[in-house]
Amino acid sequence: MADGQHTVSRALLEAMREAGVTYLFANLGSDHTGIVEAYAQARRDGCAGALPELVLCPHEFVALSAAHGYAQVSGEAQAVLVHVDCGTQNLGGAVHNASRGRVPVLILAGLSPVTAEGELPGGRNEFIHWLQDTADQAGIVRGYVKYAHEIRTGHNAKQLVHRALQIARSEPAGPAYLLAGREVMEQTVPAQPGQRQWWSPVAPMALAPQVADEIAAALTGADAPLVVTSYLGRDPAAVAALTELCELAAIGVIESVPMWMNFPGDHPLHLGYQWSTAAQNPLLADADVVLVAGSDVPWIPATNRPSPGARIYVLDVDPIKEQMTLWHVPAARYARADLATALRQVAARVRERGGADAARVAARAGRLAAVHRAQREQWAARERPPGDGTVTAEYLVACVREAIGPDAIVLTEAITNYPIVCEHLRASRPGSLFGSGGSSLGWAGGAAVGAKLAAPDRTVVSLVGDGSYLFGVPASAQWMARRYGAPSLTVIFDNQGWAAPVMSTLMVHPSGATAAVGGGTGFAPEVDLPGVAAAAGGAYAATVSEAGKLPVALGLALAEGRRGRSAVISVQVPPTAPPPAGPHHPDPVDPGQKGDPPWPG
Ligand SMILES: Cc1ncc(C[n+]2csc(CCOP(=O)(O)OP(=O)(O)O)c2C)c(N)n1
Ligand SMILES: [Mg+2]
Repeated sequence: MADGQHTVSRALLEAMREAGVTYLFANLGSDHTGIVEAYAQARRDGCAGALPELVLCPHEFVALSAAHGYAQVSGEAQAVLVHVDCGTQNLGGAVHNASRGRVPVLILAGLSPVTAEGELPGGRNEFIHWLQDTADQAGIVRGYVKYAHEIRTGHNAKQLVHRALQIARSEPAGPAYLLAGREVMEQTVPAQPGQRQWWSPVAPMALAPQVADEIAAALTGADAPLVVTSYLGRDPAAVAALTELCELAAIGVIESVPMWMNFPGDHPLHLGYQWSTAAQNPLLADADVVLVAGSDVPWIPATNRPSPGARIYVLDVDPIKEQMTLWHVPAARYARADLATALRQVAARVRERGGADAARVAARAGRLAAVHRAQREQWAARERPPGDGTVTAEYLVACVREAIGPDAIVLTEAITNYPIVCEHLRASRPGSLFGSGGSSLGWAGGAAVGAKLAAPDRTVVSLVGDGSYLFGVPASAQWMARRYGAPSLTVIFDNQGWAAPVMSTLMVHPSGATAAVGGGTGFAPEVDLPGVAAAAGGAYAATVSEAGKLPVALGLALAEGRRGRSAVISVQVPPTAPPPAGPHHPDPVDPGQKGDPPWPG
């Protein structure tokens, strides 16, 4: 190749590296000849550092989940490389997760070659090139990506990588999808200089001053102001800003469906968590001003909502959820803004207005602290093991909390045990707790690898349901963890099946056949869940069913982690009871009274 020339594949990889991509999570195919060759040339020439590190991912769902976890922990977008339509299909629900979780990532897919008679280098020469020729490959992911574009010529390939990443990283962040045919990827073009400095994401947006003033006035005048948040903790600076505002005016905080650590669990203004509860939250019912700051589901309106007289404000980078077909919160004002910036503005306006009445604020802070304390005492009481040697989910989370300490990164995909994880983990540091942000199960398997690559000095712990563990393609994820030196601890809540679909059924049919005969979603015959990880990734594997043995088992597993080896512990826990019936369902069924788990059948 002439001096000053390089292949488009090399240019794409260089552009990723220039844009801050450290890892390319890749599953390779015949469309990637230019990429494979570019890496080989770089290794041969001793300049592999100019390209992102190639991470082989035996499954694409795990690849995208790893990029997802990396971005959540580091804030940095990574890239994923997939094989034509097949690999794009295999991204599956991970694209939903990245989209709903507002996680920036660049996905690059090859396209089947577009010439077949030898016209161009890279043209069709394998049978699969006809089979993989699809009419609308980008259509597979179009509903989930912010940008989908085919690189039609190599001359501006670098520019398109930067553009895709700029769009992915601008709030609300999300995935971007680029496609390139093999002929384009094999094309030789003049080398272009780096251009990262021209492609920063859109700068954070502030509130209009009158909106900041309006919200500050409402909060200072309120008797029972309340913040509801789900993902404000995506930005640690927003956690600090929320804490400052809440302390200023004694505002309580409820975390609804939290997928991040949004407000310190040990703060006296933290008033608990809510999920798909069918019971009305009295704190939400009592609030006269509610600030929804970063939430897709601040409450479930059919069963749990603020009073009709409450004045509601929605502050968000994505305030009316244009990607959802049905979404409404009856707010007085919806404002699009960067949450850290907006909350600082509101706090400044509260101060400039002379603040809320000091005596009222102090009295309210005292009342809320008492509510906070009572909640924690109730939770602490539930952590005691039952005495018959069995392990409850509450005891399990308490043991994990004590074993891992406050600096660990916890990934939760505990499904029916999501609420218990929140209540008993006591996460209080920004960046210490993550969920996928979406609902496609299996994210934690790959995300743990990405999280560890992003924070090699921190312990990464996944708390997952037995079903979710299997969704995460554990053989692929555990192999990657070993190959790339990214060990983590996985703790499986083994309730022997899928509890959630049965819980959903019981919420709709409390006295139906499922309540009587079970849901048929049990995992019999039993799976050796940790054994999968041992076989594929050499992980330390253990199964625990006795409460007394749990602390030692966790200690051994964490010690393995410090030696660089992943560990998977499966813990037998009882089935989760469905939430109490709401107004539509006056006849609740407590599966606990019916004997065994309601789902085997
Ligand atoms: C990809 C995907 N498939 C199916 C579902 C539907 N689903 C929701 S929860 C659940 C069961 C999860 O099982 P497990 O992780 O064991 O948690 P448990 O319900 O037992 O607490 C299923 C299948 C989903 N959310 N995502
Ligand atoms: Mg389960």
